[in-house]
Amino acid sequence: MSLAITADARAAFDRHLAHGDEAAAAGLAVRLVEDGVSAEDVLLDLVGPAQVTVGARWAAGEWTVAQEHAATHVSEQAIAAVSAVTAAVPHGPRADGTAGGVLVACSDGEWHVLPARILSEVLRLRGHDVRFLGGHVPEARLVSELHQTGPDLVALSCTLPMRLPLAHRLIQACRPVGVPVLAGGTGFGPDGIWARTLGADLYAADAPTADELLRRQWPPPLAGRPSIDPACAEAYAQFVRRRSELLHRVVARLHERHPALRDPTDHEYDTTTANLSNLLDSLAAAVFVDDTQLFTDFLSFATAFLTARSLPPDHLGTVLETPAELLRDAPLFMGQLDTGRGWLANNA
Ligand code: B12
Repeated sequence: MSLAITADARAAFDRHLAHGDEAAAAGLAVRLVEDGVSAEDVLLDLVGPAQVTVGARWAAGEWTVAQEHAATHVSEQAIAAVSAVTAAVPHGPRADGTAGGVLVACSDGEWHVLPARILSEVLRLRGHDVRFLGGHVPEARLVSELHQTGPDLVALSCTLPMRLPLAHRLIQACRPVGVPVLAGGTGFGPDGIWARTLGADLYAADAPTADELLRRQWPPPLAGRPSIDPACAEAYAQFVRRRSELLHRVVARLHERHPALRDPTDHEYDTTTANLSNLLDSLAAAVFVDDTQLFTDFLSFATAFLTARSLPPDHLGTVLETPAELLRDAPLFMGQLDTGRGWLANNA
């Protein structure tokens, strides 16, 4: 039986992340495994929760992006060290006990890489033959991998719901070669509700559940049926055609309306543009899957993000004015925007 991870070990690991001390973090993770904690528990129960704290510190403005990147790198080194000292169980999901080929990819535009990295290692520990493609996998790269390596399954990780339309394209790209898609990650919504909307063949909330599902039937059948409303897909496609104009005008309006934001430095301009681009993509993704929760969840993140940086959340109200003017002829967008403005009035 695996030993439990103590509070002292967690505190020490968090400290190593805060100091960017990869040797100490990797050493601690390996020592836990040598002392009898299962490698899977170290990954899922130590490194995973520590990474949530890393992201939360950055979001709260306590840590700079550089501190967050350094800490995330240390987490990755700890995972690699655990991986190097553990052998995979020689018992794959195929009937003859050999490993099945799993290609793990993060959705296009997705830089939350650690969730997929941990998934990959846990599947490997459980006997799967895993190839990890890393973050932000565009459709062309996935298709080329499918043809070159011939996996039995694609495991698609999505943490940001705003990337769901791109995740849908990746799922679609697997269809012509008959490779089933297992979806996972918090971006697929509560209980993976949007994984089903996009037509993923399977969904699992965590790596152990994924392994159990795969062992029940290997390879999994192509069972997914997308249920995207054609009107939503069309409204999204029209948005894509107008996205750069919209973004340009939203950024300009924000700068002209708020005196404190006038004359931004190049860096401030780029950061604002990236943040507003995320907001528009969240709006469009909410239209695509036809769910207002996707948009209000993003507004909730954005409100907390601005508040933590002493910026008034009423900037968000200004930001929503421009799409409300330019997308008047798109009722699905107007519906989302009305819900968003109602949410801001009650919560921001
Ligand atoms: C760490 C983190 C970051 C780090 C990412 C570092 C890295 N390279 O990975 C940094 C700080 C860079 C970051 C950036 C951003 N983030 Co962030 N981030 C987080 C945070 C705090 C933790 C994510 C994490 O690593 N969890 C730990 C892992 C181990 O757990 P997990 O994600 O649940 O994954 C497990 C399972 O889900 C499952 N799983 C995962 N994938 C798969 C796939 C399959 C097939 C299966 C079966 C299972 C499976 O197994 C995993 C292992 O156990 C979350 C909030 C949260 N509490 O989740 C926000 C969060 C995801 N981020 C958010 C946002 C908005 C962003 C930014 C857009 C912020 C911005 N700049 O404006 C950027 C986007 C970056 C990008 N383009 O991808 C929001 C998303 C909100 C929303 N609804 O849209 C969240 C929810 C924060 C919040 N408070 O709202 N983030």
